[in-house]
Amino acid sequence: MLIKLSRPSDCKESDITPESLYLSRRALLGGTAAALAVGSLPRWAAAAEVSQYADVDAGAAPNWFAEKLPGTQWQAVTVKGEAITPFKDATHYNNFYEFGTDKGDPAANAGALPTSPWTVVVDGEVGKPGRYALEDFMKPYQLQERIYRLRCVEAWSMVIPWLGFPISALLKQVEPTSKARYIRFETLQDPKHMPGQRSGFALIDWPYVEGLRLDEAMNPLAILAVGMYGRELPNQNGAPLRLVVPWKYGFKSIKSIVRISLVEQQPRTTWQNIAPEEYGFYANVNPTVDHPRWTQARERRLPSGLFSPNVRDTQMFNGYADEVASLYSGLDLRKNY
Ligand SMILES: Nc1nc2c(c(=O)[nH]1)N[C@H]1C(S)=C(S)[C@@H](COP(=O)(O)O)O[C@H]1N2
Ligand SMILES: [Mo]
Repeated sequence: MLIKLSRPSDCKESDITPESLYLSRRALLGGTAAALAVGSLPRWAAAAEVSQYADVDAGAAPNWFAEKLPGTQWQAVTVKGEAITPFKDATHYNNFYEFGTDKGDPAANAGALPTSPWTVVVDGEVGKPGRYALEDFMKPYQLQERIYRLRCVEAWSMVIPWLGFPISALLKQVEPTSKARYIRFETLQDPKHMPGQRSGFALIDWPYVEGLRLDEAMNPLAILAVGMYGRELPNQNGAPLRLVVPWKYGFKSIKSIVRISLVEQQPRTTWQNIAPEEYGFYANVNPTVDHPRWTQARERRLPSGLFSPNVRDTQMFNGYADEVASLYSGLDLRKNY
């Protein structure tokens, strides 16, 4: 699938350098790309290069998805010189407990989940509540590509190119009332297709729930994603609609969303319910606040193996401090983990 690359001069962010794009691409292509900066290539050539996200399984995107791709732009390449995680790793090392607790379970079990048709409900403290077929829900939005680090609370990380749109654009559409202070997200409940919900993995009180403060949701880095690696989301990554908040631990990035509610009170979230002393509402990536059972100072960047564990230092707010630190001024991050 082709993705249009904007010229470097189109980029708003000063840290979107052609070099960073090139480094990611080259790593992705296994070093076979010619030694040319993307910025010096004609548009078609750059696009052709991007279409070669190596070893991406062809999807079966619905029509509405394909129609949104030509408008895709590189807007926030926030990862400098870090290789994009191979598609195979990003789609076969997953957490999605609805499909089992082993890292390989989602890839093995999620394929059978019907993701089209899909209904999304928007309710609560909004001027314009609604119940939408996904393609109608998506009508107002253009897709953007965002290459973000994803840091799991379990101390592994990846770099993933998402396709999505800012939550702020959704909020503009649905018009939160003056009472709305938080946004709450809920995953599908479907025991027939989600073996983890059937087996009564007793820890989790389904459905999986997550939430953000409204100002966090308004931050331009927070997106709702419908695709990755230039295609629609594979089921194990949360098809057809998931949250991506790159400065927070991965468990905040809830998958397969069916309900989005604007609420007054801070929502009680899934991992908070399970172990409130280990997983907080904020869950901001923070190398100086350890998990009670392990350090958060370092992480394993996938692919990671016995002989090349690929361990690196964890960055404050997962490397996005410039963009998000101001959201938490005055907040004790040790207490509000
Ligand atoms: N509904 C739901 N969403 C979820 C999870 C889950 O178990 N169920 N796991 C979370 C965790 S712990 C992580 S690290 C990320 C993993 O996303 P990925 O598999 O696409 O890398 O999804 C998050 N979203
Ligand atoms: Mo996670």
